[in-house]
Amino acid sequence: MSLTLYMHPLSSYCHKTLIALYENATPFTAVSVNLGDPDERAMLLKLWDVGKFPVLQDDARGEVVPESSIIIDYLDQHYPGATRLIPDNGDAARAVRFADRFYDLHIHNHMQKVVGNRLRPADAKDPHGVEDAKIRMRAAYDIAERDMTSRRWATGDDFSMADCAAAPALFYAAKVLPYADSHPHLAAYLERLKARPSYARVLKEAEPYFHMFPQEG
Ligand SMILES: N[C@@H](CCC(=O)N[C@@H](CS)C(=O)NCC(=O)O)C(=O)O
Repeated sequence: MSLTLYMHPLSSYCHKTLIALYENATPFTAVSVNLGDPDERAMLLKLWDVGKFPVLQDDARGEVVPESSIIIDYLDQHYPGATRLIPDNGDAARAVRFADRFYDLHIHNHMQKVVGNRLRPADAKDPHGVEDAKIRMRAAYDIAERDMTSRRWATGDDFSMADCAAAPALFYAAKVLPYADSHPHLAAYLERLKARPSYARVLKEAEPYFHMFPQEG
């Protein structure tokens, strides 16, 4: 087995890459990294100086690949399976990359900001940053709601990298800024994602760690 994924079972961006790996039953070894442990943090930093996971190591090809979208692109290119994560067609591929960027940049990263604020000490909270993040998330919800009135998956009929991105973004966003009542098509899309076997497996494996998810306050 040449692939190793450095990850954490609760990490939303790691969930994104796990979905891609499970979609195609790609063999890999998962290495859980505790960033609170100096040795484990140093190991991750040695692989990717930014110090964020996921990072994929491919011993067969001598590659270290950081960044969830780039990992999925790499898997699609070098370890393809039944689910094409990025289509060959130029316009369809661009639509997938665009939707992937949309969910990462306009929902996922803002959700992280809100969650990150919960972990800050009481005297270092950032209420303005959180309010700004929530305003931007609401705007993105409106766009996604409009798109998902007519789509099964993020870009249409086919499951793709964009759905790998949407799943953890929408799952955790629902916890920090619920949208089930205001954006029913988006909420229904999340339910379809949760029912997809690849993501259902990710969620089941993460279940024992959900108590570590920081609550408001
Ligand atoms: N753009 C990166 C984001 C990765 C990211 O934010 N990872 C988080 C976990 S979900 C992380 O490593 N956090 C630890 C830290 O920032 O120290 C990607 O798509 O992989």
